[in-house]
Amino acid sequence: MSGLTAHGMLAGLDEIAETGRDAHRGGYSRHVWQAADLELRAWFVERAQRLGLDVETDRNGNVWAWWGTPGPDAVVTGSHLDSVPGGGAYDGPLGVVSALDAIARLQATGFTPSRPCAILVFAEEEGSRFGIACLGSRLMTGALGADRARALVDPDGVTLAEASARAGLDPAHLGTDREALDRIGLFVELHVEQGRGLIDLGHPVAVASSILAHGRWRLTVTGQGNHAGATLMADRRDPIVAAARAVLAVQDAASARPGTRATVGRMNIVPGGTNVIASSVQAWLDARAETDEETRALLGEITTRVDEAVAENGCSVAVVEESWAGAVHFDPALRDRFSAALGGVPALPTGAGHDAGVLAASVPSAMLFVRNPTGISHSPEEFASAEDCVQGVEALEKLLRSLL
Ligand code: HGY
Ligand code: MN
Ligand code: MN
Repeated sequence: MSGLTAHGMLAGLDEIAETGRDAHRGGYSRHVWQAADLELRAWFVERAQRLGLDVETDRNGNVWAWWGTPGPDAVVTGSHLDSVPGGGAYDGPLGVVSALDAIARLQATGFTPSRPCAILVFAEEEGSRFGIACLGSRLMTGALGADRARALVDPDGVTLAEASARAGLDPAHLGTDREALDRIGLFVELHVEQGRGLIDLGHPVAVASSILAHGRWRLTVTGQGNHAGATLMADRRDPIVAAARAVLAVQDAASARPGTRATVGRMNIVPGGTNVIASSVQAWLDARAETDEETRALLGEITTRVDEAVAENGCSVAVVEESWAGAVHFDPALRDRFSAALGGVPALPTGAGHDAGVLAASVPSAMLFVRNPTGISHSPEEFASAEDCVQGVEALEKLLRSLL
């Protein structure tokens, strides 16, 4: 990471390089309104104020840093600072640091914007604490209802209402923020690419064309808890065995449908004793495809196969949808305009969800991707070279200059 400091402008990533490090998982675990996230929010506010930006936190916990008077038709850029458990250094923070550095570069040339401009840092983009991705942008746009949000519970049993109150918000004010949305003339998010598109194309920067439809479902497999030594194999209703077969069914269903993706990346086993046959298993399914219909069809096949697998082990399963986001196609005119402004950079689809995708339903929205030589994300191996990061900042600066 130290290479970034050499470029000065991206020193921001160095400054937060120790915040939220996860010694157990590797990488970073930075989850909304917990210590690391609060530290990053404070870091962002200080960095923004150093640029003379006016900072405010909106009713949903998203942080706005205004260059000029907040007002209609603002050009807004930004991303998120929270991470998945054991996530990489760039997913989210690169967009925030690049926004800060692009504005610093504009200011350094004496540029004064002709319209309002803001950096926006969204709350809980990863959904790692409360289970719903893009929580802050979904609350803002009304894609997630405030009552449902308030009742969300984190793994420690803390409700979002309690957590937001502890962070200084009024939970009663969570919800659609028409005033905030009406201030946005256009939103553009810079993000590290999560995939190999730019590697294969040999370009450092791309614009986004689309985002897969994606949903999250909680599977609860229930069996019979019992003694590992006293229970004959034929007498067991073991939910871990049933869940294991369900995971294989997920793998088979998606592998048989080109372009779809389905993952079980998180499981909870109750009670979790070495000499105990479990009584229940929770497993979270993340399923995605190019269209809403394909994703729903994939889910249908998965649930059919899972029902069979679980029944064969004498267990039962309940499937509950926790999060859903339809496919996003970014405004083609804006996409092509940005691509042309940057010298004809490619337009790439992405399998990763983003706040820009949520906002696209309400305001003109676009994304820039910066090459990730590993192609890996949601892992400590996620990476972007200093040179490509600088290309990203220069591209964002160019777009902001033309828009402002
Ligand atoms: O899960 C996603 O696609 C995003 O990183 N939240
Ligand atoms: Mn992510
Ligand atoms: Mn992200």
